[in-house]
Order: sequence, then structure tokens, then C-alpha cells
Amino acid sequence: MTEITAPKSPVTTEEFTDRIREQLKYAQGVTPDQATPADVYVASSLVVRHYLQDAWFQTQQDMINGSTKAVGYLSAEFLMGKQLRNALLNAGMIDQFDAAVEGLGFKPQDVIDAEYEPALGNGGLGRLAACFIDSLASLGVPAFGYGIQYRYGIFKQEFDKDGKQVEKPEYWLANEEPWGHTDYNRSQRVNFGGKVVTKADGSKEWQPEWSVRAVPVDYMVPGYASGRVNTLRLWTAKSYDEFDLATFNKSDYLNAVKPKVKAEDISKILYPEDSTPQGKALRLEQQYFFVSASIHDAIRVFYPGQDKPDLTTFPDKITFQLNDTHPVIGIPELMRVLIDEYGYDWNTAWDITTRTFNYTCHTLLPEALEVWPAKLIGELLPRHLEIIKAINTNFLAELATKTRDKAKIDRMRIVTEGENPQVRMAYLATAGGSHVNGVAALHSELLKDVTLRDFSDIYPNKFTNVTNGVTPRRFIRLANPRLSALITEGLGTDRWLSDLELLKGLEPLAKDDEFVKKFAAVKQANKEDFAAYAKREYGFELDPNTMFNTMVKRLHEYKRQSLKILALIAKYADIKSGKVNVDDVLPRTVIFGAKAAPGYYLAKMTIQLINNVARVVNNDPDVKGKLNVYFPWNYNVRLAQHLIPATDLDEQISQAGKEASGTGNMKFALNGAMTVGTLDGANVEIRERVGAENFFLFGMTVDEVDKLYEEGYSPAKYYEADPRLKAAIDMVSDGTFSNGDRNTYAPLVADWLTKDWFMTLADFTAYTEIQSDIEALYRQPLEWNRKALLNVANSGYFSSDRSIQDYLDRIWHTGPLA
Ligand code: GPK
Repeated sequence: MTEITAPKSPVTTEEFTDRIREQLKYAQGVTPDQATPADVYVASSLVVRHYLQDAWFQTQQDMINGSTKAVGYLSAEFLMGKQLRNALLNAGMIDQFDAAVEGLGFKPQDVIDAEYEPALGNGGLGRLAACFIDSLASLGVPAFGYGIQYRYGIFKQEFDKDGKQVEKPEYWLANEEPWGHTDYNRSQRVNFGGKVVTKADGSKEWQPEWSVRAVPVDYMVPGYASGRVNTLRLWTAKSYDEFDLATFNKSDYLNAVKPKVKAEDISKILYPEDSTPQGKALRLEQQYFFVSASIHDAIRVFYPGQDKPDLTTFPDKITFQLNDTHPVIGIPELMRVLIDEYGYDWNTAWDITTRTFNYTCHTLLPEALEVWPAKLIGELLPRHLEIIKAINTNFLAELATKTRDKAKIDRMRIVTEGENPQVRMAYLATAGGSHVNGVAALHSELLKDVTLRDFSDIYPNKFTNVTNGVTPRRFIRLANPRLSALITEGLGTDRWLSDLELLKGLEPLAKDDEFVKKFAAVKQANKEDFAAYAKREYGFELDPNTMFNTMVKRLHEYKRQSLKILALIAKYADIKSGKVNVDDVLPRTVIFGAKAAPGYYLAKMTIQLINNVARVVNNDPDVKGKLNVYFPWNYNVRLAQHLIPATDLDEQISQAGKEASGTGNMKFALNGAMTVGTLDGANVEIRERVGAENFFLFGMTVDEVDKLYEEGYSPAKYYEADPRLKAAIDMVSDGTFSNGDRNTYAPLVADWLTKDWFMTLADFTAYTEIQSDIEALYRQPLEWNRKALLNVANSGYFSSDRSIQDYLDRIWHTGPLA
């Protein structure tokens, strides 16, 4: 007997069908005969929202009337992926939807595919935020996701005929978008510029120069089987002045709409940088825009209709999590609101503020911690700069009571000294909140020992770890229905979808050859599906009888796509030179997915190299189809959902000490891929849990990396020492992958040989050596799949439900609604 705990549908197929017809008629204005899949998609989405509406009201009411503190997750990015199927799953209506849509003469998949993916994030950080709000709702914890509804998401990636990345605007709102409800009646004014004046009573008044209207667009966030529906509130910027009439009357139409354009520019585009802050004024405007609107919104929600609310209770109503440094301007903003708008004294305001905020750091790259010139803040937010300076002064005074180490105090300044003072947002976040957390055990240790060392010396109790997680609803149940069915069969229950540690119950089944064969059959079927998908979407011809070896993530030097491509070239060179007999080569299909920041020169050149290696290797008859390289463009959540379940081997090969956590690594392990990886980020914890014998470890550790830097790293030495590495790099130089042109990749080669900041060359030999272990195991399918199954069985810890529970216990100190 299989126990089914999935939510029951609130609706029959007949009702669902009727509602779709109704929406088609009244919202879309088409008959079922005229309707396209896109019409049915919009109609179905509106139907789903209809059925979630009461739970949404109830959740808000219980939140406002009850005593359970809510969570406000402040994030510049929410990389949600498609909404319809996820909402259907969480609300228990998948079967009714499928049947209703089929009854109307449509294929459910076509309707699902008609949804345009909102790509309002760059990568891991944004996708984590999306997993977290899913888990908060599923655990029944009242929460808001607060962010920006960018008109243009992360750019759409294309490749030109030379294999170079081309960025195209991602105008995701070009089509009807049924999920977001624009609530013009709950807008907030956000001010910028101007000056601060001191009033007669000594208090300060900010006289801003211009302002924009922040209009919330509300998305329902239905919990899985919790009956709760939270809110993702994304702000969009509107102008108060449609146009300047005086200018308009002079027939200068373009200039007349300038104020409108400037205001609406604020939410126009997501900055496409990942782990590198761009010091742009517009970016700071975006950050202040959404954070200021969100703080005022929370006060409106929790103190409805009150002119003089008692905001000393604010930290009992909501806790704000700062997702990286992007929303940190919220700290001086809350201070300003409390002091200037509500008349609290400094100390009371500081007490409220520090009890309200907590900060998550997502990086170890020092260049990725945002630093703003004080001058820029002063121009845009003059009152905030005053407050930041005062926070800095008080903080330094407090430090002086805790240490006599003047140099240390100086290093900890929030505002630096000198001619062009800078504001360090990570330091402001650490000083102005209760807790600071890293995103994996190793990362949190390194944060304490290196990046924020001085802070952790003085405030050791502020620091904690919350290892990242991913939602099993989207990344197992939706992405991999076959594996989901097998897990449910193996465990005798579907309860694992809300208690992922239950996967442990699969462990004994790894000894059962029949079960392992079923598991292998699931993978094979997923590979065939992916091959069909890749053919349809990209025109690729993938052979599902080869090993599918995947590396998907942002293109960054520290992640070391170079290591993967150099190893592949070395293999190709072995075949070309006859050093290995091509008939002995294990057939492999290597699949890359990666976007590079538009201004990141070496990353873009790496993309070009990969595309050209693919062109050459895939078309070389000497290779006899043993090596295949594919680079589907525009990697996004949808592609991830198709590719991850079809992967045999996953690459997590960053330089040790550089990847804060990784979350792709978790998704792959949970979908039964084996990992080849370094001791970095959450790889460490994954390996601990799945067992060292079920993980392909290679490469230097953090300590070895540090030691090598200290000794003086010379990449050329490694090039000379390993003939296969030399052959690979020489092949890049000699024009093999650039139609004979020796200059194309010269800058990349020069970087490898003279700088190689992330020590790709030093780890090359170890990386190629582990390949023989990988291939030997892959030649024994039963043993490979046994180990892959053990990866699934032991990765339950990496559910975002567990991450959220850790945040609740260690940081937020709240829980589900009663
Ligand atoms: C970290 F600093 C940043 C950033 O700007 N963007 C981003 O996606 C990632 N991250 C880390 O690189 C990953 O290791 C981590 O898993 C992810 O954030 C979520 O914590």
C-alpha cells in the first residue's frame, strides 16, 4: 500500500473545465475553438489563482491577527521559473488540469510551454530566493518575498556564427502575464536626491528632489500541501509626472516625457552581473527603491490605519533577511523612517533596526562585496549618508570599548577615510543586524576566519551557518516525474516531498539489483527525453547511449569551465595523435550551459572556445562519435529542469575556497547524477553525506591553495610538466579551434600561462587522473547506478525546507502559523 499525502484537489475536472471556458470567454475573449495554447495557459493560470484566493486571504489575515512573526525576504533577484505547473502541483490540481485541458483539445505540455519564464535573476542567488519562498509557504510560515519586477530579466543569450555570445533583451512582459496582480492602490512614494535641513527643534528634514511611485505587483506563493499562500511582492517603478507640460507645449515631445522615462528606468533592467558589483548609480537607485517601498509596505500591513503605530514592536511582527549586500541600504532607511518619520530617538531606532535585520553573505570573492562611494550615496540619499556616518561613529566607539587594537578598529570602519571615502555594505550589514550567515559549512568558516575575521573576533555569536537547499517540488517532482514515482514506490509513501530526509529509506534498496535496474531505466528514459528536447529546441543530435556529462552554471573563471574544456581537448589530442585508440574511448556527451556577464572578456572568450571545440570535435570523423560537445544557449530554469534529470555526471570543479555553496550540485545529486568535484562549498557536505566512495573527489584543498599562493604560483611550470596539458593548450594556440587563426584565443592562453588566478593548470593533472576512475565505474552500469542511487538516498538534507528550518531555529526565531 502506498501512502498518498499529496494535497487533494479543491476542484473536479468538470469544474476546472468550466472555469477555463469562462476565463477564455470573459478574460481572453476567445471561444475554445479559437483559443491557442497561450490563451489556455492564461485562462488556466487565472483559474488556479481563483482557487488560491481564499487561502491567500486567510494566510494574510492569520498573519496580521496572530502573534507569529513573519519573514520578509529582501532580494534583488527572484529567479522563479515557470509558475503554472508548480502552482498546480502545490495546490493539488495537476490531474484535473491535465484532464480539463485535454478535454478542450489541447496537449497539457503545450499549454505549460506557452508560459514565458520570468528570468528575474542571474543565477544561484536568485534561484535560492525562489526555493526559499516555496519552502516558507510549504512550511506554513508567513512570509513576503520583496524584490523588483524588472521589465527586462537576465539577457537572452544567443551565439553568433563564430560561437561568440550575443546578448538580446529579455522582454518577458511582451505577452500577457496572468500571475502578477498590479495593485495600484497600495503604492509607495520613494524619494531621491535633494538636501537635508536642520529644523528649529534640531531635528532633520530631508527635502528630496525627485520621487518615483513604487507599485507592487503581487504573486501568490502557494505552499505545497500546507494550505498556505504567501506573497511575492515585486515593485515596479512608475512616474508621478506623465510628462512636463511646459516642454510638451514647446513641441519638444521627447524631452517632455523625460521625467517619466527616468522614473521608469529604475525597474527596467536586471543587472546581469553575478558575483561582481557594478558601481552604477542606477543600481543603488534600484536597491533603495525596492527596500524603501518594502519597509513602508510592512508598516502599512502590520499597523493598518494607525497614524502613530508603536514601532518598538516591529521586530516582533517581521524579520528582514538581507539576501546579500544588495538590500543593505534598508538599515539606514529603517533608521531614517523611525527617527524622521515617526520621531523615535536614535537609541530606540537602533535597537529596533538591529533586531529587525539579518544578513546572508553569498560569496568569498572580496571584489564581490559591494562598496559604494560616499559621494554617490550623498547625492542620491543625503540623509542616509548622514545616518551611515553616525552609525560608523557609534560603531567605532563601541569597538573601542571592546578592543585596544587600533589597527583592527581601523580595518573595521564602515566608512573608510581619505579623499574618496567608501561605504562597505557588508560591514554595515554586519554591524546593523543580529546575525550573519554563510551558505555552506566551509563558506561560513571562511567568512569567520578570513572575510569578516575582525568582526567574528569581536562578535563571535553573530555568526552562524545555514547550508543552502533546493525545493524538491520543482527540482524532483516536476523536473523528474519518473524518478518521483520510483521514489514513492520504493518508500511506500509520497511523504518525502515534504520531508526529504525520508529518502534515506532508499538506502537498503541500493542492494536490490532489481530496484537499481529500475533506477537505471529512469535515467535512460530521461536521457532519451532530453535528446528529443535538444533536437526540438536546438537541433542537436544527442546519443542517449553515451554518458551525459554536464556543466551548467554562470561562466566565471573561479568555476573553471576552462579546466573542463582543457581536459576535453587533451582527450581529443590523444585521439588525434594516436596516443589512445579511439575504439577504447568511453563515449561521452559533454553538455555546457552558461551565461557570461556582458563585460567579462575572458568569460566570453571561454564561451567562444567551447563552441568552437564543439564544432571541431563533433565533426571530426577520427573521433567516431566518442566525444560530443554541446552548448545549448540561454541556460535557464526550464533547461535546468530538463537537463538535470538526464545527467549521469555533474561537474563541480571550482577552485577550493571560491564557490560559497553551489545549489546545482544538490539538484544533480538528488536526481541521481554522480559528481566530480573539489572540496569546495557544499560539495564538502554532499560528499560527507553520500559517502566518499560515492563521490569523485580531486584537486587541491583550501589550505593547499593558500600555500601555493604563498609560495608563488607559476602556471607555466604545470604546462611544462604535464605533456597532455601542454598539448591541449598548444592546440588552443595553434588555431585548431579558430580556423587556423593563432590570435583568436591568445589573451586566454596568455592568462592561463602567466596568471591563472584560480589555478586551473595546477589541478589539471588530478582532474584528468580521476577520469579513469569515472570511466571504469561507468563501464559497470549496475555499480554506477547503485552509487547514483545512494546519492539520492543520502541527499535529503539538501532540501530548502531544511535550510528554512535552520533559519527559523537559528536566526528568525519564528515558525508556522497556528
Ligand atoms: C553569489 F555573490 C554571489 C552573487 O552575486 N550571485 C550568486 O549567485 C551564488 N552567488 C554563489 O556563487 C553560490 O555558490 C551559492 O550557492 C548561491 O549564490 C546561493 O547562495
